[in-house]
Amino acid sequence: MSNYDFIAIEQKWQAFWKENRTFAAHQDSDKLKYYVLDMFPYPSGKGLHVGHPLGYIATDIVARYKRLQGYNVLHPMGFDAFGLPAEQYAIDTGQHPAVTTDQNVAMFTRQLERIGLAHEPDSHSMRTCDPEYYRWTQWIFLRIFHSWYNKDTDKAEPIASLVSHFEAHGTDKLNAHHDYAGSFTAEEWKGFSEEEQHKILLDFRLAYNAYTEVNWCPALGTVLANDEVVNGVSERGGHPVVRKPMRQWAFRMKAYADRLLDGLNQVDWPGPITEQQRNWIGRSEGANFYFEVEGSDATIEVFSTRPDTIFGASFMVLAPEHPLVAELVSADKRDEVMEYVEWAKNRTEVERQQEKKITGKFTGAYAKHPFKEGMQIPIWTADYVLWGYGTGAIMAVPCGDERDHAFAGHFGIPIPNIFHDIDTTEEAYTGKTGTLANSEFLDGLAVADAIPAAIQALEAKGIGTGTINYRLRDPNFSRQRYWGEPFPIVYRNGVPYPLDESELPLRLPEVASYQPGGDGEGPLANVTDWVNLPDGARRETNTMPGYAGSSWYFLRYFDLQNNDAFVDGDREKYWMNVDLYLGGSEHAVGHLLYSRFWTKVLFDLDLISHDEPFQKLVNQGMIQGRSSLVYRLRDTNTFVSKGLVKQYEAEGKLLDPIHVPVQYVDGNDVLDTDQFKAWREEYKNAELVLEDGKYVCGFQVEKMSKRYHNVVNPEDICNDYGADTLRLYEMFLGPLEDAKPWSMQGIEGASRFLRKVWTTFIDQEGQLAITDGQPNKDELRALHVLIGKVQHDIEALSLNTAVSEFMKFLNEVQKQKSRKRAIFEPFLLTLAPFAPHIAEELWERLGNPGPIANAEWPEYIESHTKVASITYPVQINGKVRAQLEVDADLGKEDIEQAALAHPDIQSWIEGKNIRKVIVVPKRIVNLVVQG
Ligand code: ANZ
Repeated sequence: MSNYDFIAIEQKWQAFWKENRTFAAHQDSDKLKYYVLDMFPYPSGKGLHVGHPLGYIATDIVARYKRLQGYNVLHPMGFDAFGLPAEQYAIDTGQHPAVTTDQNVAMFTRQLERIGLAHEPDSHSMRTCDPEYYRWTQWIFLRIFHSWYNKDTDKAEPIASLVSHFEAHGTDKLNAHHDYAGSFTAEEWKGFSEEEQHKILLDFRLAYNAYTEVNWCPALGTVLANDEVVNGVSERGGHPVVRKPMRQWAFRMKAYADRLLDGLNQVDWPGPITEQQRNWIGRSEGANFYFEVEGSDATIEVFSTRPDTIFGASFMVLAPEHPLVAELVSADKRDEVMEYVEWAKNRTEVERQQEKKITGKFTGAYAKHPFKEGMQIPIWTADYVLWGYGTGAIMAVPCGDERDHAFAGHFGIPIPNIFHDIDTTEEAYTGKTGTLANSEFLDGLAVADAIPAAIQALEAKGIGTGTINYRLRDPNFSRQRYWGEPFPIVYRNGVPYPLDESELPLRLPEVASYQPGGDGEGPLANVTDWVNLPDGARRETNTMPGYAGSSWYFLRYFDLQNNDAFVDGDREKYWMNVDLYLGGSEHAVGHLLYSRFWTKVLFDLDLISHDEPFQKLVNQGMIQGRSSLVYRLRDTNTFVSKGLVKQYEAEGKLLDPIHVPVQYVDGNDVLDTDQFKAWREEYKNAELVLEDGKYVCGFQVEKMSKRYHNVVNPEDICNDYGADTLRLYEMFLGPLEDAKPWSMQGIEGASRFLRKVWTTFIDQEGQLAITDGQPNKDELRALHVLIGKVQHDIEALSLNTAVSEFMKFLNEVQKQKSRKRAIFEPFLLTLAPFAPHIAEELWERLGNPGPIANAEWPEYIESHTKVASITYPVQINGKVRAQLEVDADLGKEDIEQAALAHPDIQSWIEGKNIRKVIVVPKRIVNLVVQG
């Protein structure tokens, strides 16, 4: 084989790696480990496009590099295989989601292997929808269900320790995260029936069952996710959507708010992601305090971050869902207020917060100011106050809070000023605050001092305490769908009970139809003989959401076959946590937050040894499509080449851009007109107005999508150019973290480079062209500059610059016509992580016995990089007598010494008188000699 036959080479080595399980991580190894992970993909029916492998290639380069460096590397890839698209497809076609999932996984696996990714051999078999996998997802759910959060020990504990506490002290001295409203003694606890005890414990468990509101679409008979609702109607079909309370599972994640915040300081994550998580958790310090209500026993509890502004409160607002609205509303206002409440309740939180329209109603009731005798504060209800945050009620301070200010302005409520030197009553809200005025005991204090002083006053009066509030909600953990993990839960008399672990996995039953059940329940509700148990119990018909299986999958890869535990403790200790995690930034608060939460619970329960799953996180940028456009003269079948568009427009003609498949367009945007005409019947007789004999397309950068005909399949690139070229080229496109458009323009360059590598090693007869012999200093310098840069760039994930180093290196050594083994063998090693197939092939042809994947990374010797040599002609009395090679950075004196010590010179100067030595740096050495 004299030509670079990448197809044959790539097939050969992919088969070799597979057969020899080259990339299997070693269990029970005493080497240092390196765990590198990609966020596992959902195997969609569309397969991979060239954007997906960007991150996979980057992690593959790191994994291969770390192997060469001697690490025991784990680089697995499985599938996040439950999810909506397969279910939607099942609804439309009746095809079982397991069947389509299998097909899609097979396609993904083929595509991934074609790129030569060094994945853990068996890891492609890992799918979250596999009953042998989801039995452990169900098992972990049960562990969470069987736990409570002890604030004294600041961790989750098995529910048994809570039961012991109740048996010893009742609710006395208990410091737990819970929803239980009552209290009882130890005696009372022991007197409760089992069912009563069980019900109480439900209010403490970390996985709990509660009625929460969902988006229910009666016309579609299904519950919709937030992003499936647009402007209050279903995205599909435009049917009305109402908020409906449904029994749902949730996790008491709020218990972990502070630890989830603190943990962010231990990990090496991109700033924007940690920032998003911090905002999502939204810790705010303030106070909870009470207002009494005129003519009623009721009190209104509010949460405020600014209790110091209490003297500026000119109205109160209750969330429309607040139960006190109905209780306090005056008779004459009842109808209009309750009508408003009904309207507002059905608006989603997003609508309520984003819409600028100010709405609200006065209830007719008044609160009493706790520090101002006789002052009455009108109580309103308005939808800008959310039921789910704080206490669902606020004191409104229009001079201190922007939304309160806007509300007061809108409804003509007074805007008292409590700040010195600032006119907060003005039309435009300024948001400035100074020292306090008109605030009795807080007068003259600056905000920082006024807040603690106000809290102290509230506490002294016994009407409030300092509190910390979190924006974080307990996440919903239920979906009314088929294609997810069934809950290991049954209901007796409406009370949820766990299955025994021995009953796991609880498998998804077969269903006749994937349509939802009645009344908002999922399709499982239709499988009556599965749902209804002989003893009268009823199974949970919700399934777990997509994030269930993905919250712990990283723990399974080193223990795929374990049937006794979700993970073996020793292996977990060795492999965790993930050293490098790569994926899209869209998972900032979803998957990444849930995984951290599950990890912390498992850690608390002593089931694993790490409490942060992902040490270093990197978000790869998106590869956008580069669409090609033709321009059709409106209402004709005539298409105008891009360069002529302006001219036509100037004549007042209208042109419509139309996307054409990027496959019909070459690297210079020139359209293959025959392909275009054959594309669709309507273009068969299209008239093309050319420029310089060509039809040039326009382009547009946008999402890679079938709709825009700009999807590029990596398999096609592999067939045309080879996987190694694809790998190099994807890295060469630009910094890993940046979004960038795909273009074919540079791919020739990457391909040419690899051909050049090939012909450097292999001559035209197909013989090895590499020679023996000692490398000179320049060759060594080029090599070690390369090793140092590539090493640095891989560690820094600056993979695009590493690729240009290879090109630079090759140009440089080619100038010297160098083909020495001592230079090119180490070069191959540095290239191997990037272009592994060609590297393996050439490595083998160099006569190496094992694969390059098992070789050692070349040692970087810095001193070689410092020096290039310079050859000085050395003259004696004007005649060149010797050539002196010295390090380029040698000083004048050293050069002089070296010249005098040169054997050829020695013979000339022996016994003579040296009158002068002149060193002209970088040029020449002159000796003036007498005698
Ligand atoms: C009085 C006040 C005066 C407030 C002032 C702010 C500025 P963060 O920082 O997000 O925690 N608030 C409390 N509960 C609310 C709810 N359920 N829906 C809407 N708003 C609510 O914000 C806390 C502040 O948001 C609280 O402090 C309260 O307004 C409002 F100059 O109380 B503040």
